[in-house]
Amino acid sequence: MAIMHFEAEPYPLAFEHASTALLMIDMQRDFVEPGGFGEMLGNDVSLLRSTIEPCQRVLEAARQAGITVIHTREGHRSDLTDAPPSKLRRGRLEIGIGDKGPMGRVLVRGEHGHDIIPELYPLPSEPVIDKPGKGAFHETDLNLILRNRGIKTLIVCGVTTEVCVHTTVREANDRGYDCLVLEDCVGSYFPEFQVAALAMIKAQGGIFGWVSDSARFLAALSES
Ligand code: TIU
Repeated sequence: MAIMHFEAEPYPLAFEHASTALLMIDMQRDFVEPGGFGEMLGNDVSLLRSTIEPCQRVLEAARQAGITVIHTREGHRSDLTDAPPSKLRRGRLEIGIGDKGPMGRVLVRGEHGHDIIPELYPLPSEPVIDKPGKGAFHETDLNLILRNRGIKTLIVCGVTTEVCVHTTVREANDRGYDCLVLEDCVGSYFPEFQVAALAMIKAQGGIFGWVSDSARFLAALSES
């Protein structure tokens, strides 16, 4: 059984390939690509795009090692019946969820902007969780899939650090999973939120989990 020894903060940990999953959160065009919904809201997507290369390296290494890979996408049914009215109202946006945006209807399943960027596109064998909320466990079958696979540890990548990554890590922590967030593989539109969100995860002895980076993940994999 392959064991990985992983350098991380607040302290190193060891875990098995078989009970580990890589979770790629919401690497969707509308959040990450120039010309998408995120940029239309005035955000600097380059802060998110810096995660793509390290995410590619981590994704490739996880695939090679036979580690379970799961992707998520935030979005809604085309009739928006799964979108809480509060979410639709939020922001008082001129163009918001369900409206025609630069890459199709914003955060609607099946639209161009809703899908995952080509650099990190899921293989047919990799589950894609379509989630209506920020957290990947909320009203999805993620927990069922993880339990069926015997997963105990989550390596977490994706966007944005303080929104969907944080919500998911908190949900996972309360469900008994160990979460390890790779700091160069998660991105925020706000540099100060990136720093604070990562600090929150590893404070107080790792209150929500661990923080490491892609280089240390790749090193742990190559030594296992
Ligand atoms: N995936 C995710 O984080 N969804 C968001 O809406 N993030 C923002 O930062 N807006």
